[in-house]
Amino acid sequence: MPANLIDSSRHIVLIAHKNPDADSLGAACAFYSYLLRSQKKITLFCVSAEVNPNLAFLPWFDKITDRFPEDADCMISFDCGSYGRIGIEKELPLLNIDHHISNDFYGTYNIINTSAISTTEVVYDYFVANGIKINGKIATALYAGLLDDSKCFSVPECSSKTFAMAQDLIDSGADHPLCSEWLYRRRSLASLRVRGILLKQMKLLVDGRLAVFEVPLAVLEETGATLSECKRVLDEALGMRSVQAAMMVIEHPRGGAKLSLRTDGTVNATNIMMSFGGGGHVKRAGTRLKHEKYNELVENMIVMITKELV
Ligand SMILES: [Mn+2]
Repeated sequence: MPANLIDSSRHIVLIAHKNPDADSLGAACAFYSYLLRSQKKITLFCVSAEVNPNLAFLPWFDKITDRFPEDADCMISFDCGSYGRIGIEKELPLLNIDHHISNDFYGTYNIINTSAISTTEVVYDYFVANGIKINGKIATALYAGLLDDSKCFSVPECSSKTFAMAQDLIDSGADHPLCSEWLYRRRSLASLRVRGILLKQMKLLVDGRLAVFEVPLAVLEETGATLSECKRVLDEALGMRSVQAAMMVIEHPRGGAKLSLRTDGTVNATNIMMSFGGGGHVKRAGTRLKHEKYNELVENMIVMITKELV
């Protein structure tokens, strides 16, 4: 049982995925708040040395470390669809908490709900089921993940349960203005610069139904934009009337490329990405191609997407 694992551990490492988003980090921060009530040592870990500064509003953000503690005896991963997303390998019991449809149950224990909009919803359900009191800090952290993964409550998966959870979190002290300010209004100069460049370079294929962006290293260096700042443009492309799928190929500094695919559901993004070693959700998935000659694979992927669109 997950609760027994937590009870019997003395030093628990809470793990957000590489380049964490508000959902992964929000879920980990909420759990951090909760576990502080125990007599245990808790570490908030993320393998990325730099974390998006827009997420600094999350409670306990200053506690995040990229150093894995040696005396840890238990790990909990949040929003990591595969073991690789954790970014390190450790022989420790692992509780895997997630909502990705491609999650392969890599944990010793797994709490996976693929119909949850966010991992913070999975954590919220766990807290409610176990009678764990949700204070203001926990509520803000959980709400941040819900707001971000639901794209400000705009995805069609939003249900009465989503709004009931939002209401309960706000009643428990979640700071909605703070979350929406930092997740939606504030942007970096780099993200605006990269947006301009990428929209100008966007290619439209298959009668304007597939948008393709290529991001060479030079663009990342010139603008200083992060991967998530680049990928934001995908959602904008998908907002065009004709576009049903939008794909981004981001050159990787260590060779190969990172690929992201967003779709309106016509194309199953996770199926496509799983054929290239990745995964994600039906409408949002990605992979990392390590080969130097990744262009051929990208062409194959475009052919696969095109087949599903026509
Ligand atoms: Mn998520």
